[in-house]
Amino acid sequence: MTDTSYVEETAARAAASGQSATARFRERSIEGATADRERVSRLASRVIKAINDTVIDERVTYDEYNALKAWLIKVGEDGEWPLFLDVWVEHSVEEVANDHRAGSKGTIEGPYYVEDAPTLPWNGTVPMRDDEPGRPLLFQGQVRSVDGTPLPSAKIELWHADNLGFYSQFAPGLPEWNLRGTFIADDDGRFEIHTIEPAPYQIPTDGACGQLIAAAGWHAWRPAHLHLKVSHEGYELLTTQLYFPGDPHNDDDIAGAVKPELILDPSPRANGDGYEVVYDFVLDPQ
Ligand code: MBD
Ligand code: FE
Repeated sequence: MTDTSYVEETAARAAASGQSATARFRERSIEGATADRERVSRLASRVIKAINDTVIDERVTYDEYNALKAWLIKVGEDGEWPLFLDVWVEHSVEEVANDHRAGSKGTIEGPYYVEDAPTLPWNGTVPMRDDEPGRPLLFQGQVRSVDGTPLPSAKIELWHADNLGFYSQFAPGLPEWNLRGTFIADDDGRFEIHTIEPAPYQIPTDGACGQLIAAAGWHAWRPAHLHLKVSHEGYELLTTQLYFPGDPHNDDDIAGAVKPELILDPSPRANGDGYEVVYDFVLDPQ
């Protein structure tokens, strides 16, 4: 691949990902809160007041106001509302939603989850291309209740970017379920999942979110991460992500979704074939 074709391909993939994330969110028809009038009024008033306070405090000009209007219109046109919200807002929603949990830490879901990935056994290999680039990673552990009881047949959904930082179904040219799988733990709640190490991820730079990042002089990086949903009947669904030690963006994730408990401790495999890591999940009863 020449340099130009790589750049073009990257741009095309980035442009496609916002529209796909918006379409996916609509398809999933996730239920929002029921419209309690007082709650809507209270929340909307606070957000509007926060904006007005900023305008007054910062003496925002008409040029700046019009730039904001144009930018907000573009966020919608680019299909980047899921991206914008999941990068800059979801972490605080997650913090509130999960602060009662005694079990494993969760973190944000992000815009690229897809339901019903192919089901695989407790020791399966995530769907990948024959020549999938990246170091092999053996990800193993056990799912337990907070009281220590193993949770047989717990469900572990795993999805992550490839070695170039692209997610299947949100970037063209990847097999439908590439690096997405649903694993069913064994009778003792154990799993041994074979995958590859994902690359650090740069959020699309060619859309409205990228425009903001460039205009503000921020960076667009998330550290390399695995996304997971771990579930078992009678327990709260755990949505989380796991990170790799030494990633330069563990300390300044653009999405603010790294927690110390979520950094893995992988080691080279004895057979010389990539890395292995053990990580157990602890679920809170419902
Ligand atoms: C991602 O891969 C992601 O996990 C988040 C939270 C936002 C954008 C891209
Ligand atoms: Fe991600």
